[in-house]
Amino acid sequence: MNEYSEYKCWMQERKAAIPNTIALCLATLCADQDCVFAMDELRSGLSRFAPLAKAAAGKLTFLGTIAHLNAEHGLDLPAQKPEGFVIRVTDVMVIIAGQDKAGLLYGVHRFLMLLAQDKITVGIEAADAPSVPIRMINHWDNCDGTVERGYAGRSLFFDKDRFDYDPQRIIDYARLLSSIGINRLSINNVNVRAAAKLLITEEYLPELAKLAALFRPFNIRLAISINFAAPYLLGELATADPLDPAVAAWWCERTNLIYRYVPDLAGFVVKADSEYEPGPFQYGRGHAEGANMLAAALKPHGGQVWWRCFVYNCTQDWRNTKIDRARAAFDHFKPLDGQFADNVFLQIKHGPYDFQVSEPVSPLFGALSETRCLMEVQITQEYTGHQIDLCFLPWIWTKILHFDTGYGEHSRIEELMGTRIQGLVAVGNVGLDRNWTGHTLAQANLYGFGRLAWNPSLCAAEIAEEWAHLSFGREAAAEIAGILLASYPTYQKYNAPFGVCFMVEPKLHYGPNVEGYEFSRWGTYHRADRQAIGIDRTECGTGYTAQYAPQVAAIFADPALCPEEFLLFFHRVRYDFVMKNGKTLLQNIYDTHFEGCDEVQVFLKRWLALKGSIAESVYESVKARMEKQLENARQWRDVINTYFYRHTGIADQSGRKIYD
Ligand code: GCW
Repeated sequence: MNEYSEYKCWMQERKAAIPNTIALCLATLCADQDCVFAMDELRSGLSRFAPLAKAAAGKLTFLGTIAHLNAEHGLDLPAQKPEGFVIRVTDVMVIIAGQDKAGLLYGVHRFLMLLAQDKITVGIEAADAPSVPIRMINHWDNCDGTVERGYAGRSLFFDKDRFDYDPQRIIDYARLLSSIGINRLSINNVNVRAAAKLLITEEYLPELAKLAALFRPFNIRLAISINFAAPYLLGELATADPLDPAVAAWWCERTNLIYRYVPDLAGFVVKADSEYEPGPFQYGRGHAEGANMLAAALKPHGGQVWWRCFVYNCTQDWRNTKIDRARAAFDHFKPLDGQFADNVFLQIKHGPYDFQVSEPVSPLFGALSETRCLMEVQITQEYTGHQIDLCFLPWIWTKILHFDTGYGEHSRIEELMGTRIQGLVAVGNVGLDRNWTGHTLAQANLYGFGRLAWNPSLCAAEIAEEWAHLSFGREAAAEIAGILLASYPTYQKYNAPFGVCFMVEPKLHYGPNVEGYEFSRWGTYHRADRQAIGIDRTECGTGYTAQYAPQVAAIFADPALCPEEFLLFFHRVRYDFVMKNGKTLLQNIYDTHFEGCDEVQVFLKRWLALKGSIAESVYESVKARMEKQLENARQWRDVINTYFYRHTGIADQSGRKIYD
């Protein structure tokens, strides 16, 4: 690789000549109009490689839909699932064929990625298709240009309550997203406040239409987050009651208007009755009634509703040990299974809490049998280090995807993808920072999300190596992938221990604050005292374990079987409880915190050793972040260890320094 550019992410220039055996002749034989855009993408993609003149004597290239190429050119390309493609390279030709227009584009991008990894050879036949139809990014961008939980600069789309963007930057973003298969994008925060309420009015719709037009060729359909109370917030009705015919009619009309501007809008993301956002509860109505009312308005346009299940009591009394926030999504939505219209998708956070560092998979995914849903993850690192600390998230996402819900056959999450689970959605991590993601290595999280949404069977190591190779070239790839792969377990070690959640600085959510959320209204307690810590969520406690299939519940409910990373999530455990390695819980808390911090030091050393083998700019910026991460890890180590030492008075067996 020659020139490295943080801006280009995994689409770096590679000026080495393409081997003659695969040089392309870009006089495509396919006359299909649908090919023009994919053709241009291929052409511009190839310009990142050898000068085209060199390739002129190469092979014939066929680009088109599978049906068209088979019919017109006597080929025998196998049909694929929607959005799928076939890549075939023979002695005399290169074929990139899509099941449909979208598949063709994805085929072109895969071809370019394989080429960049030197994986295109004569004889190759690669066919692939996405596992799920919905692969979506949710932006939490506000119209004033701020980004809720954003760590990579201001919004790509908005500033000062207007649409405000650089069209070229949007096109570059769309290209990055389509190269990893993302096909839906919601542009505004799920907390729809201030000017965002007006996005569905004619003051903003013409601009929304222009933005949608930039994403459209890349097979990305825009979506918007709406405020459930819009009918009265916009001053047009006195109520937003979903069963009031005037409200339903209002949404139909409003939706018709929106679709006049954006005929292929993907739909509405809705955060209702959640953290003070309005919703059907206000009118004594249920969530199915609310969601179905919006679904009816969207239906004639082919639009969908993504109804978030992040519904819980956020005004809890910490003194009350009977309420358990972890139960909330299941308690609210399981009874509604089967009551949702077919264009409603329940959007469920991957865990029962809130994107915490160590939490089990939500029981709702297995338990819903009649309702389509999406799994929501967070690429933006709200609780995982704010894109200051390195934390390679595909590592944890693959574990989530491997989780066996225990309901019926083929019950692992990855097996439910494409059936009950119709998509993966993630809160995005990009902003106006030149490198998109603040921490350059956090680009790997965006990349990994797209790859896993497409193919949930990929493993974390494959993703890390692929990304590192594409971004930094073959030489540095193995070492960078190695650092990435170690980063999540390390973060877990210096963070809150063994499945305790929310030991973070309130509101900010970066850095330790052991009791920051302990006496709050958010339902986020660990209840540490001098003897024990954690919440009993078994039948003897809050009963949360019973939300899982019986055989899964039995594992979580038994402290001897429960995965130790969730021990304190499911159990209240004494500090002298002996863990699998024969040491007490307390000693394990000390050990993991010393180790986690030491491991960050090792990352930094490994990174310093890469000097000279990667571009100086990225070397320096990552180094600066790792130095900050080390400070953060030290702070976590000392705050956590001191807290437990003060509570127990028991010293570290290895005699390491714990402040008192
Ligand atoms: O965890 C919380 C975040 C909020 C966010 C909310 C949600 C958009 O702290 O910032 O609001 O989750 O997912 O709705």
